Amino acid sequence: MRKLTLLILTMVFVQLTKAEDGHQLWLRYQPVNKAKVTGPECLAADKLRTYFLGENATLVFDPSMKEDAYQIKGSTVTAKNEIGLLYGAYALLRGEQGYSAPYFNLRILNHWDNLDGSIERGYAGRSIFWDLENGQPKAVNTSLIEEYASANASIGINGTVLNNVNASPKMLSAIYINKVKEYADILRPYGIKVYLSVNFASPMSVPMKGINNGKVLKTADPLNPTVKAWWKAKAKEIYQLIPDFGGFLVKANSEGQPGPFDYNRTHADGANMLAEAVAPYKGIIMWRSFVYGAKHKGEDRVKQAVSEFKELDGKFRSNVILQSKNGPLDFQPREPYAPIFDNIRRTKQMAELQITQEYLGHSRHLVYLAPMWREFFGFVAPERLVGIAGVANIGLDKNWCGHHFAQANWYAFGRLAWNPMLTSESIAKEWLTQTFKSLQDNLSPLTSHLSPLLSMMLRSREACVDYMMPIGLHHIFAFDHHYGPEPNGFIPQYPIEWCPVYYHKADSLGIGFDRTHTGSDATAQYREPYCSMYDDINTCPERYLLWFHHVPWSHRMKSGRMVYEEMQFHYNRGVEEVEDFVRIWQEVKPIIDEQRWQEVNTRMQHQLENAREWRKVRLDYFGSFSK
Ligand code: GCW
Repeated sequence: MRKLTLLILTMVFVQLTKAEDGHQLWLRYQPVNKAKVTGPECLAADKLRTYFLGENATLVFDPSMKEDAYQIKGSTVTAKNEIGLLYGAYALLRGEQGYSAPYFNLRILNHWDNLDGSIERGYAGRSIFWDLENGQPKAVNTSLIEEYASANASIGINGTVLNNVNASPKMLSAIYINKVKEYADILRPYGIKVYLSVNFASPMSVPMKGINNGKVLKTADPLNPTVKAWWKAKAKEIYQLIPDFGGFLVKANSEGQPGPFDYNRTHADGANMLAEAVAPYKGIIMWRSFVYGAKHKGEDRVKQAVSEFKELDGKFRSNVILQSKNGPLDFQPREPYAPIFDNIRRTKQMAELQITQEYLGHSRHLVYLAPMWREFFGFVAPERLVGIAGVANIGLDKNWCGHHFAQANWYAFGRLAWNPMLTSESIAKEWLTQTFKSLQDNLSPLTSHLSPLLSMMLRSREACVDYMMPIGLHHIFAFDHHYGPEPNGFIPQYPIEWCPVYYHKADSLGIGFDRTHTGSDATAQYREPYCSMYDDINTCPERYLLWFHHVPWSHRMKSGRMVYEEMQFHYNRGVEEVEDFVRIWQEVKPIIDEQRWQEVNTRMQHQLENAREWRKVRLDYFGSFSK
């Protein structure tokens, strides 16, 4: 017994004293190199041989199995192909048994990385893919990209869009396509396909051999034969280098991006033209529905996607997928689901989730996002979707994601894309025990620390909603960077949809956005029962109250409190929750390695300060109306 205790203590000590910067993510296997692996020579065999703690492991092909699925029995992994075996190997390493198959075929990260190395809404350093060195694209960092690939493969992610949806046309020039090929070659063995975001007007700035005498075009009109020929030639050029290239992601006619409207054409005209170009190679087009301020300028922003796309349903080619954000506005900490998922019936759809915390405290706040995504699947059944995209939170920071706990969101995204039925709790538990090895079962004296950490993660999203946007208040974030409160935000030169005052509509009489039949009628876009439920102030869930209703200050909440008091209640609760997270973090100090503990602690102090600031700024501001 004494020996065992000593062994445990030594292990803990070794664990705690090792310098720990978080770079290993949840993949903390120590090379043991003792397993004898029987079966096909492949990456899965390498991984098991190096890291598997058992003596023997067996890999078996079974061609009758579903693509990417695996079966684990003891230490035997069976799958259709090498990628399935690799997924199975990672699953075995984390202790899984049994059969598992991915729910979605498309499990894709979207990197909003710019060619100059910056990342739109990135809070973890510069791009791992792009930068300029003496005016040229930087050299590929092979070992880093391999690490990135294995982290993704370990959670089943099978695609990555390498550049920002606000896409530079340069992305499609030969020099960059050659880089994309280098990335594709590194990612391929891990089952990850590359995709690119494209600028719809690319033919107007990138010349193409054999088209228009090698001169750039004067138009990007999707019905123009030369434009079509340009895209076909471009697709051919890409597929010659990258035969398994995934396809294009497109943001068109939104926030200033070019698109088919520029030529009086429809989204379908634009998407289908591109779809035709990649169809011979089985490529896909992911066309985003995040549009506002173009064709339906002036209409309530949350309605515009449905207004623009509904009539086009059924007009898209079969290799076009409409990609929509989970909420109708823009990645707020809580939104009702986006009704476009109800209105589109004959076009394939994907959901776009945001892993990077644009409106959720960047990588300073600890906010575990799985509960938010699970909430979404409660309204939009996974069977309505063919895939899931996640806007990545990855950068060159040593720990990849800025905040150590932000790694959990990358992890959770992959796990939910694999199986949207997994619970937030089971995912958090998996992540915690792999990421902080001292929480694992074999060190049982310490497992009691697992539950406070779990509880902190599971409560963190609701806490954020409480201190940022209680009872459905939305988009009252500071201009441009979206970090911090700016409830009085109004800049006359800006589109009104960027101004916080447009969303809360507070005055001396009341507060909230009337989206019922007496207002913008956004509720009419929802299927029943939600349409009636949200429209009626008596049945609208209070978490969405000010999203759908403009209410007098005297409105009584279910708690008996009036609106302003209810806001006070939520702001206070949000702050108290963060105070409790700080306490929990102090409590687990003995079992967390020094560097990660300190780094998280510093960020938590910030989070607490910010939560208090949100409360003060908002209560002062809204209090001046409510009296
Ligand atoms: O959330 C908004 C962001 C923009 C982003 C845009 C989009 C990439 O503030 O930075 O641009 O959405 O999703 O297209």
